[in-house]
Amino acid sequence: EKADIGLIGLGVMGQNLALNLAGKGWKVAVWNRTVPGKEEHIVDNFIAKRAQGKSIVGTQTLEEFVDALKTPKVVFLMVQAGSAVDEMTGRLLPLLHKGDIIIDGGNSNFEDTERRVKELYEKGMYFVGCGISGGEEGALHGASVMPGGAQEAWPFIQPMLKSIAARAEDGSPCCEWVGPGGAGHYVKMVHNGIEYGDMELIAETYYALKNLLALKNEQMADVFERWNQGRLKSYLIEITAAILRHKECGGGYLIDSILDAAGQKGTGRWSVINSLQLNTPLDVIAEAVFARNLSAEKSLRVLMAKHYMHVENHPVYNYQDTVAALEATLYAARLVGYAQGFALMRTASDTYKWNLNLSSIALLWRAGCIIRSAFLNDIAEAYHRAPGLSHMLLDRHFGLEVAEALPVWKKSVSIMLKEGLAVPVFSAALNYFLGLTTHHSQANMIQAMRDYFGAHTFERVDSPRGEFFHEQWQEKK
Ligand code: NBP
Repeated sequence: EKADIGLIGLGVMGQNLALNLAGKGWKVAVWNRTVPGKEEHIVDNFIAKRAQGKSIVGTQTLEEFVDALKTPKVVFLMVQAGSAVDEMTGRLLPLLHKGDIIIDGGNSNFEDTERRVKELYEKGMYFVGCGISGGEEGALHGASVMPGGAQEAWPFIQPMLKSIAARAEDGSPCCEWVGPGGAGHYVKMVHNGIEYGDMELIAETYYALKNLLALKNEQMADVFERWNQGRLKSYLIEITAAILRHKECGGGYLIDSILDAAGQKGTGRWSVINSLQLNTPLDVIAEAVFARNLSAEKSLRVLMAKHYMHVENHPVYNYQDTVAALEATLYAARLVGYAQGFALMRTASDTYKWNLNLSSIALLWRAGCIIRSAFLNDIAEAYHRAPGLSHMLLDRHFGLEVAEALPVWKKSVSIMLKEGLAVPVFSAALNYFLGLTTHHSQANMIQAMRDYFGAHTFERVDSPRGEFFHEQWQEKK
């Protein structure tokens, strides 16, 4: 009997996805390239060990692999994003027929996916760019799955993709069709961007707890654990508590031995680049990317710290008040990060004509993925109540919460800055919110200067929008 689906790329994610699919009753054919000079034969090893006794068949050549599949043939690529996807697609095309389907489950750039969907359409084949979040664990036990591209493929792949998805608390799978073209990979990109913002906000909170309250790791773990019972409940808060408690074998707390220089793979940067192209503010994610960049300049920071010794002895702040203020600050700033991510998806949906369902996207992120959190249910409800909601913070529920947090949010950011703690994302989130809720801003001065030196014209407060004026600034009246 032929296989239901074929999977190429037996790396960390690919192996686990194949096992997940097989565990759900699908027959899976697998193939991995054999790199000359590499001792290990990846396919044989996988079949002999982890896939033993499972409905997984190993194949030695691409021809044998394609031949092992039912029609329409469904090929799941789980290879490195970038040229490897084009290379594999190019090798598969001569072996596939009209109606066959290629799913790219890697972290591909949505513009590449957009192009690949078109290229395959021209050949009568269907390309699906499928964002997958949840890391190795998610791939094996249930991920958040974000497919988009050629919708003709959806009826064939839907049961398979839904079966390997994580289940939300209400039992529904975290997998739904996102939209055409590169929409699936786009939504995954924004997911990763929000993840960057969330992680930096948690890191800044840890930094504030450590510096303002002089808390020990175990005490900070207690705080995060407590917060995880309330409205901040989420996977990232949960693992923060676990990280703070983690001790090395026979040694001290591992967190204290980890170098403060953050790495990145690029999806945060992609979100920011796209937000600039779409003229949409994305300060939280942008500052989170910049914070990682600055952290990576460790030797420069060490040098600068010697020159500018601005960090003095802090007073130790009141525990109860500070912990409560930081909880509210983290919650409000986090809301801003999500609100910006959703605002970007709204703009992208209009610009690229994707017709994204923002409520359904929030539901996809409730389980399986790295940013899974309790309040995604609230976001889903907000966009369900008002699908045309122009900004998440216009929702009544979030509006009340942010308004309540605002006084402590402002106070705690100013305390952190006063004590010399660099908290770029806390500050950026607050600045965005203050700007967003300002009726009379300073941009009249920008327009005046633009018109003064460049005759770029301006609109007037006493004339309708869209009517532009120019002033002869330097003529004597
Ligand atoms: P790995 O590095 O573990 O595996 C990459 C796979 O791609 C290997 O099977 C490798 O073959 C294959 N490959 C490469 Br590299 N170049 C190839 C080429 N030119 N032609 C054919 N195959 C090629 O990566 P991974 O962590 O499994 O990630 C795979 C994709 O999933 C990436 O796009 C990643 O961004 C994405 N992703 C990863 C995670 C995660 O948590 N790790 C989560 C979500 C998404 P080889 O064995 O011969 O080198």
